[in-house]
Amino acid sequence: MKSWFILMLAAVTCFSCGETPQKKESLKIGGTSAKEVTQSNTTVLALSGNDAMQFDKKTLEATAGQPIKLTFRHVGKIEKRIMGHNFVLLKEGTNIVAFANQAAAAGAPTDWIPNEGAEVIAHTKMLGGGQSDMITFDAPEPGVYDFICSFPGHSSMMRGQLIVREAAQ
Ligand SMILES: [Cu+2]
Repeated sequence: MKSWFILMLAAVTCFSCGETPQKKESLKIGGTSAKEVTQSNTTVLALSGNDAMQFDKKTLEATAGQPIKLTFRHVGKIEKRIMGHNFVLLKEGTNIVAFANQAAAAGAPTDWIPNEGAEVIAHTKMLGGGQSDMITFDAPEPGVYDFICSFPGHSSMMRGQLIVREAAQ
């Protein structure tokens, strides 16, 4: 019984000490200048929306506190006022349906972002077919954040989640 327990303990210890990301990170820092390290920390994300009212991804991943460079592309052909798409990352706890209703009411003059963006972490412009937009922002605290397209009627289909993981120590 005792030896079984020691084996368990050894396995757990081994698991926690054998983190390879940590090793990779220190190697990277050793070989580059501080500026390059900052840039290599950037998470590059790509997302698209189409004329069938679909995002091409349901989940995106990032690391807390690190910069995100997100390119959003409308790969369809239909113009903005009929099939507009954007990427709107919502703060934790935001009710998607309530937000979408407010966005619809706020309308085109606000680029479909209600309350001057109070519930929004980051968002792109509203795009028509063939257009793209790139935004940069810092990943928030670890957690799961909803993203939607805030064009009227789209958020029921066009929604996904950004999973933010804790940065490796
Ligand atoms: Cu849309």
